[in-house]
Amino acid sequence: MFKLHGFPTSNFYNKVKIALLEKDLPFEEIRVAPSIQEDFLKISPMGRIPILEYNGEFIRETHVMYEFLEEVAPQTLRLLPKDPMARVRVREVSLMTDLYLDFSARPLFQHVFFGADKPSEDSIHRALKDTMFGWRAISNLIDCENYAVADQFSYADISAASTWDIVQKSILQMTGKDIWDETPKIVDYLKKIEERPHIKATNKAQKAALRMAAMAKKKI
Ligand SMILES: N[C@@H](CCC(=O)N[C@@H](CS)C(=O)NCC(=O)O)C(=O)O
Repeated sequence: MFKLHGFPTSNFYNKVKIALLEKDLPFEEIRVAPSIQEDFLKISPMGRIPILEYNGEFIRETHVMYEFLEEVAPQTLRLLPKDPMARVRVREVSLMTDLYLDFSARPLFQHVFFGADKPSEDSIHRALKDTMFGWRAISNLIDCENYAVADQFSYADISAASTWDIVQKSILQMTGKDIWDETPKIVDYLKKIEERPHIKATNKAQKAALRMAAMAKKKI
């Protein structure tokens, strides 16, 4: 039995939640926020979410979780293709999404989604520049006719569905630049992939959690 610790506002949490749902693996959601309290650091040494618990053991880092789910549940929907080169592409797109899209645009997230103070013009400019550079790199690796990579649903699609949208929205809101302008087929691809029932439900839960977080912030 799996337990997923974290919070549904988090795209990292949602990646793993979608993977568990797509693989039809039973799990319990345990609501915790990131923290640097000593007790929390015992299960999450970087103080981050999500953490995946399996038979009392804790697993950190979403890419490790992706690999683990594939290893312990090979009989369920495969989220890594059989072909080794296709697997490489899936891993590249998933990892580069975190390193070069999420990481580049993340300085804007607190303001865009949680109403924190506006970042400096310098930070906004850097976020735009780095995100565009990252997106150009990723867009050279993807196909996105039906799926991000190869001809099957994979972790690359899960990473895309949980992260690309929030990056594009943040950059658009803060700079007026639509990163999809240079790759218009992404709009249709995302629309299609986000129609998958588990992705739709997870995104809906994220939106509700973000609304709650924004309301709580206003009350302070
Ligand atoms: N590399 C980590 C990133 C996880 C991550 O950054 N999670 C965010 C929530 S979306 C977090 O816990 N942030 C708290 C912090 O940065 O202190 C993974 O893939 O699991």
